[in-house]
Amino acid sequence: MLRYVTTNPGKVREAEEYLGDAVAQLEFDYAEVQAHDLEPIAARGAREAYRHAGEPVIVDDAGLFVRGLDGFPGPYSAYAEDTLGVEAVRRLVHRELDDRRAEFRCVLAYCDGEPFDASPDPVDRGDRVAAAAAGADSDPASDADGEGTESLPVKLFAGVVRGEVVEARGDGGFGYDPIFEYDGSTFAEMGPGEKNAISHRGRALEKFGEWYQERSD
Ligand code: ITT
Repeated sequence: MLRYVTTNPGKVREAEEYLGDAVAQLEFDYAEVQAHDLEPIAARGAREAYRHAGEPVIVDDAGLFVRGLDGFPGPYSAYAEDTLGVEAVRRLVHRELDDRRAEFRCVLAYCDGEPFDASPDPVDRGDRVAAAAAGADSDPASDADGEGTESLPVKLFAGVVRGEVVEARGDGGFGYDPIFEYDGSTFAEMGPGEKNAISHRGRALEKFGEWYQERSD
């Protein structure tokens, strides 16, 4: 069984559309390292989650990156939601910026303790720090988590969607969905299928689903 390791059931609902009942949520709050990019956070999280679960895992690190705020809240999106709240983030954007373009990013990281060609290879990114974090060949002597798992291969799958921060509309989804507009609708106004078809997570899940299918065949 593939475990989607997260405290956020909204993520798993979206994943089920791609992975059906091959996936089930495992609620576990892995440590999120501080980083400017989602890739190293997801890669480290997947190794820790695998160590905890002892079976194949996928973790999902996501965030809202506001262009005019140099990407804030980005990797700190969960912290900003918990402390300020989504409406305060929206007000900040509207008060400070005329250009309210933003993007949602999602990085999925898969680990099953088995050897495979780890990222980087066909993922949408060019981040050397992330490549090092995900590398299968990193030096065991530099095992940063002290648990002997630093060299476990991790596969990363990224997805991005560009939109705009708007006044909150809609009751669906979760998190920042009500204030993120894509093509005239907020994510909270879309049904789950509609959101998945264009969302950061949907795009990452589609790539993962193809790769996982091939791996399971
Ligand atoms: P886990 O870490 O346990 O998976 P989380 O909700 O804390 O759950 P993240 O660390 O990835 O997840 O935090 C991402 C933040 O961005 C958090 O505030 C989410 O509510 C928000 N977020 C992520 N994906 C989103 C989406 O598709 N729509 C709206 N908000 C989203």
